Amino acid sequence: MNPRDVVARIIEGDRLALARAITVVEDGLPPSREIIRGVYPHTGRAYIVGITGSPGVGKSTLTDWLIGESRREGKKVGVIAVDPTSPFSGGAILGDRLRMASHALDRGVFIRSLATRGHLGGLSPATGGVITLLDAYGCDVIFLETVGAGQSEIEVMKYAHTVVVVLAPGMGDDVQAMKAGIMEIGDVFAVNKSDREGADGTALEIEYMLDLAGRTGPWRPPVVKTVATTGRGIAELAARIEEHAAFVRGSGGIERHAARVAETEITEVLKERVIGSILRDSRSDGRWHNVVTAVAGRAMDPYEAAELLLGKEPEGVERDGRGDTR
Ligand SMILES: Nc1nc2c(ncn2[C@@H]2O[C@H](COP(=O)(O)OP(=O)(O)O)[C@@H](O)[C@H]2O)c(=O)[nH]1
Ligand SMILES: [Mg+2]
Repeated sequence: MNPRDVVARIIEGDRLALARAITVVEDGLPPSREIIRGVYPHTGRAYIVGITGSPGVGKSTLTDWLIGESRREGKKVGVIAVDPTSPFSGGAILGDRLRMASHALDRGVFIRSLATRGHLGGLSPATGGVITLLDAYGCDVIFLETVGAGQSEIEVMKYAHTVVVVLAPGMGDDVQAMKAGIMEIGDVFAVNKSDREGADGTALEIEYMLDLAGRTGPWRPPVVKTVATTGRGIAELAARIEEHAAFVRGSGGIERHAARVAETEITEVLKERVIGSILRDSRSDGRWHNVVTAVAGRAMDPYEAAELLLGKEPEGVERDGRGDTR
């Protein structure tokens, strides 16, 4: 597969080329660099909507409706479902596909599940790469579904222009999720499963948490009650997302977001290039083992070890030279 052909085909809207390129980028295979380079000038158009929340709150079912709303407006839609479950079970991935099955035959919708396989570079660069590909493919909107479980999933939400946090009444881990930084990143809150008891209470709790978190600036995140199984509240949720998108567009948010994503992407590449190469080299020639042994035995401190691996003079000498003020 010639990377230049792949790039041209993706830009023309070829699904098979896109699917192949995603696999290449997700696995960090060699042609990914050339593919990303080729498509990059054709990107930056897609609007990214993050959908995050605990497992089982109804994110995929909600996303299915939101896809429908976007399709009604004639938008081309991409969906990335990031799933941290074991690649061996595959259960949740299958679940996501089933939940979004109503769009399986729609050529205007491209759905892809990403497993967090622990490949070199981790969750964030793979997600960033797949977003870039879907963007080049011509998606107007990309829904990015992640389980809001850990720091790396919250990190992934940096790629979203609008973050929808989904909660459900009577879920014990909701308060936990709020503590994990979700109150800070949410732009729109959905209390899904509002057919169940306690939805009003959960909505009030969210409003209270938003007050506590000081979310009273020019955009106060709205709280919408939804029932994803029937579609109740979906129109309002879609409207709130659209309002936030208008707010982002009207307040320089697109440019700020682009700069933030650029920083993340460059940092990720630097990490991979610099840290990755130092780790690989020092592991293969034994220096890694030596400094680990030295630091563990307190013959060296971690700063000295890092400086040694970076090929720098340890800073300690100079520091001592400046005199001890104690
Ligand atoms: N009662 C009820 N069940 C729902 C609702 N939304 C989703 N579900 C069900 O909750 C389960 C998990 O939904 P799913 O969309 O896969 O959740 P996800 O893990 O957050 O993506 C499925 O069995 C859905 O049918 C809702 O609003 N009310
Ligand atoms: Mg799901």
